Amino acid sequence: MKKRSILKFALAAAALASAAVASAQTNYKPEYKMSLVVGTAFPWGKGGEIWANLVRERTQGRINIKLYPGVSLVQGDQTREFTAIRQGVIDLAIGSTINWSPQVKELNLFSLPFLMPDYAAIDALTRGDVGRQIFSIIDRAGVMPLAWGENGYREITNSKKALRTPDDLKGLKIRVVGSPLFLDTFTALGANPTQMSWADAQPALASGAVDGQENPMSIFTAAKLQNVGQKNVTMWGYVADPLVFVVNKEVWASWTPADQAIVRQAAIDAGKEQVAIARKGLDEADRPLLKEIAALGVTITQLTPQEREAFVKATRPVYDKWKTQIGADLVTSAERAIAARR
Ligand code: X2X
Repeated sequence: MKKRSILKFALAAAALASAAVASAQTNYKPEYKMSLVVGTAFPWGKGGEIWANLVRERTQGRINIKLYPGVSLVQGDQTREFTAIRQGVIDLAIGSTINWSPQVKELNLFSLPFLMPDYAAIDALTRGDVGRQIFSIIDRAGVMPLAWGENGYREITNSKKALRTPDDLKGLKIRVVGSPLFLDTFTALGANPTQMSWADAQPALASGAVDGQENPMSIFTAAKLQNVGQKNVTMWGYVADPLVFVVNKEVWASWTPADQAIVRQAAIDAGKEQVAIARKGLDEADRPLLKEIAALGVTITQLTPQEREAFVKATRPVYDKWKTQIGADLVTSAERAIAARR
């Protein structure tokens, strides 16, 4: 070929390629909506920001994601988030397994009291066969799962007293999240649980309408729960909620395979970083975050193994009941994976 025709050919090829990209992108929305319960002051919201930024950079802006914290796309009702993702009201989300468990009952696995004694136990589930099984369940429920993140170990806090025994919980009004499993757990402990959204929980704590709540310490510090009367924290590590990075299926199908791969890898990368942020100050042996919280005038109670065992015993009937509801095979696989953890 002459120089001139090489140039012509190259120009034609370039035009064709860009037309192909443009036509693949005609279904692309100018902006995609990502739902989150909390914003970027929290490790959870940070994960959303990291994911959105990675996707924007790696797709050169073809996929542009905006964060909607406070589950504002479902008017703050976090237990309706999963349905809204499936229906396309939400394009992407990083959601807690607790908030989606009303629609996907297997997600209650992580809320079984005292199933996961330490971080290695969570990892044994999310990074292993149980995690893969759960992703295929979420997929069959109509939402595309891409990666795991973490909210964290949910510690019990209250405005009245330091809790050391199940007896100390008697009669305390405790705000819990959307799954009935939490009502069962706190009822078994003799407390008076009441279900409400995170948005409603904070004013209820401030007014004293409820005495206590349970949430990870990263939520406690970012939401400054010490300022709404929560002066007592007991580190009992009874459950932890992983987060799941997901995309609506129609949105997913509208992207090119190359862009799907980018969004998936960005979720995995953001998830890893998000888990590290969520564990910061808590997965070191001396748990330095607890010193910082104590310095805010908060009493932190650490249970001896025997004291913790009393809580395990008191909630065992709830564990057994929910093992059947979740699916005994799945729970048994989880128990085995945890027993075999390194
Ligand atoms: O509502 C809560 O407690 C929170 C913020 O942890 C969840 O969304 C599960």
